[in-house]
Amino acid sequence: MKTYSKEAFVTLLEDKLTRKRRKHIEDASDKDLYYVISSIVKDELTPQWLKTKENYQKNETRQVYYLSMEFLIGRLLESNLLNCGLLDVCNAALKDLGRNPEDIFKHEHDAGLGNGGLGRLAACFLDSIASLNYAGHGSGIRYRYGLFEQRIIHGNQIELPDYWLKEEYPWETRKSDESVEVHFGGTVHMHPKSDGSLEFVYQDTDKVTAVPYDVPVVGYQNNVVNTLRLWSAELSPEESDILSEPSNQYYHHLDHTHSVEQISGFLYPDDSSYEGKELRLKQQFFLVSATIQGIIIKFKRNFDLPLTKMHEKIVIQINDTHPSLAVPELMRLLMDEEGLSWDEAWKVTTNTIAYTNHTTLSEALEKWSTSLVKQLLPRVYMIIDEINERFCQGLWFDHPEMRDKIPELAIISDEQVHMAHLAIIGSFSVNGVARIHTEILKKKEMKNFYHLFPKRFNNKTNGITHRRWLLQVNPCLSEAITDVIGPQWIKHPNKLISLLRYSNDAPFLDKIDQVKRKNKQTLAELIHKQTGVAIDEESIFDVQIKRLHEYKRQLLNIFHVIYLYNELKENPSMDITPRTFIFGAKAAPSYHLAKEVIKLIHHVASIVNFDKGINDKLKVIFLENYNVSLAEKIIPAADISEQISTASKEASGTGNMKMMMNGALTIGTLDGANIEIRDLVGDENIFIFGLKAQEVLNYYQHGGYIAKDIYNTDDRVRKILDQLHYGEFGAQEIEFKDIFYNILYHNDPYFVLKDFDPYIESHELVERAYRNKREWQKMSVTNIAYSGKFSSDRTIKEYASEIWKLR
Ligand code: 26Q
Repeated sequence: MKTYSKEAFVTLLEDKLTRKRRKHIEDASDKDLYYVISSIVKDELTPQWLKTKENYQKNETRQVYYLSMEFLIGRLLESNLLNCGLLDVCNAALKDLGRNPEDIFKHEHDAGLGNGGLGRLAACFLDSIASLNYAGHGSGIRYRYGLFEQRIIHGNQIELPDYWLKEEYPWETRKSDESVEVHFGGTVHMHPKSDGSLEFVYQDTDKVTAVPYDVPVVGYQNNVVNTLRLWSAELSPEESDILSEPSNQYYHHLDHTHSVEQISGFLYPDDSSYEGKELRLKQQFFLVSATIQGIIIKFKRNFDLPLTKMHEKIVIQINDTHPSLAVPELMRLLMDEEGLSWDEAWKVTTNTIAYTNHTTLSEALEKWSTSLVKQLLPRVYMIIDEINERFCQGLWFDHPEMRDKIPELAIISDEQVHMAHLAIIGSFSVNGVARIHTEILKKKEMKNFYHLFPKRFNNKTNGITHRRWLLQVNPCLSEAITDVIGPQWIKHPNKLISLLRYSNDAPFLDKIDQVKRKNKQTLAELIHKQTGVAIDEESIFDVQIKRLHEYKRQLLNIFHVIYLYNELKENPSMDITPRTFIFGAKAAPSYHLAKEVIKLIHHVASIVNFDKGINDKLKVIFLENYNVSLAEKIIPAADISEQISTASKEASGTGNMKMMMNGALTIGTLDGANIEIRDLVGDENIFIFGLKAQEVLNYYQHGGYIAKDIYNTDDRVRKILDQLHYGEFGAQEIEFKDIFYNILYHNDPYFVLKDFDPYIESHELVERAYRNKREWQKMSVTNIAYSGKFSSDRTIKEYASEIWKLR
């Protein structure tokens, strides 16, 4: 892309401002500047976007499509400037004009088209695919409403709609001429054809037009611009014509319009419990059908190959089971529309689709009732049924040792369609997202499938884009790193390992410390502005930011805070390093216990933060509406990263990687990718505590853990639980009986009490370690040095070479 001098950039700005907004710089608002700079960036990248597409066509490049119900992309202006190589000159130009870049960037509404880890991973992957020069595109839904905006009123979470498209979204381009039709419902009729095969004719279906909106995905300074295609559901053109004509069916049509537009209406806000809502199934099929139709159209246009060879040029990665209808839908399109035989279509399908699993939580496994699928997608259901029949028959004849397992393995059983089974059977690759997670899939959750298809299973430990999560969000740290090891780490994040040579270098350690202080100061200002609470910038910033879920154990964290508070009340002169506990978390709107935990955190904050008796030694901060943009402000300021899930429950985690990369030390269980972090940095540079995965699994299997025993024997625990039960916090009378009962009468399903003592002990080690500043800085540098492995560039290279077979 072009380079500009500061002066040239200013001229460009002025020119655009007058043409697009009819304003001079002096009169331009920050929002004017946001739109104008976005437009400059778009002008810069558009020729590269076209060229990238032409190159792929000319070279008949093999391509990957990343299918996901979620893309949690956050803001794009700053990262697009960075990747186009314009960030420095733009910042310098703005500074000359007396403008603050941040004030301008924040006019972009976060694209919150995802819940959490899975959606953010998809966004990081797109960044890495483009930056590594791979031909890969995202395909998702252009929800009119993203993940809800969270407000807290008296400790209660309130959800507000996130109407992120209120104002123009400058990054998208509507491509109406590439629209396709998606059909729902109706009936299927079979007609014999002259060659003896059957023709399937659909009658009385509801037609929905899928209109693509393309968002550019800019590679890091490599002239590659790939595409994220987001589909929007609209009424088909004939039907909208009907609406404008006089008719006594007017309300019927209006109702229909409404139900069509609902399909891309909003993102479902649950991220770990599955609910069989019809609209959600419609969304899934809408995404899958529109995407695959688009793929087939392009394949026929760009490649001089029959569709029986589609898998030589196309691979479709499905992000969890949510898009697993891709299996029967690809079969349907190949057979019914393109005339392939079952065997031909099955060969193409099972060589095209690859499946990533993100969870072993049984409550999150997708199952759809057969009656719903039959009614909404009659032809797709027939195909699923046939896949199931053939699979079960194959088991019976080819695997007699598995005969008694057929009901467990079938796609359809108990009048439900098991989407994970469909995804495994219909794909050529099944991967987990961290080493331990993949092992649990192979040895436990998907053991029988692993026995049948051992070669299909593989691991791809998650990663994060270091460009956004280090270079962009922590420019001072990035500069300090570049000063000592040079800039190669930006293109080759593994080079961060050279930092180990500086882990004893006093000037470097001083510099790192200074940067962290500055980042903490900035966050402290934000916290003061948002909450009115003044926090001690010298205190340990102890951070837990993630969706609220019982298995993630925010409860264990707040129990530790209550414990410290109780100790301080008993012994006010106790010598402890001041701590600031920072939380950010959204709860699924229907998740009662999760909301109770949010309320508890607020309640504890309201007591601890204002108790003069503890001399400001503890502060508890809950930052509302945790999202990508807020994460970008918190992560560079973290000292401690809380990764304390019940072992075996967190598939991988990615916040752990982001904080490690920014120099925070992890306190965590041996779960998900924490294990791989520990393996790299060594036990001396991380705080590991608590039950191991195998111990947790043994307790679930054989019993033997009794939460009440701990309540009865550990005074600290009993005191905390009683405070919850009897509302004995300070003078206020708020009770948390549901939490109390869940722990004592549902036997603490996530082992909060069991891990309490080791957790407290581990925190004592943290506190002691923090007192030795030099040692702490060394540990921090060691963590940054090893974090290169967790760049999503490494992950994507593994996907590309081992699954996607891309060059
Ligand atoms: C399913 C059906 C109906 C409605 C919603 C859903 C749904 C939506 C989102 C189910 C699950 C999710 C999201 C799951 C998720 O974010 N999992 C996380 O994925 C990360 C990336 O691999 C991992 O790091 C985390 O460990 C895992 O929890």
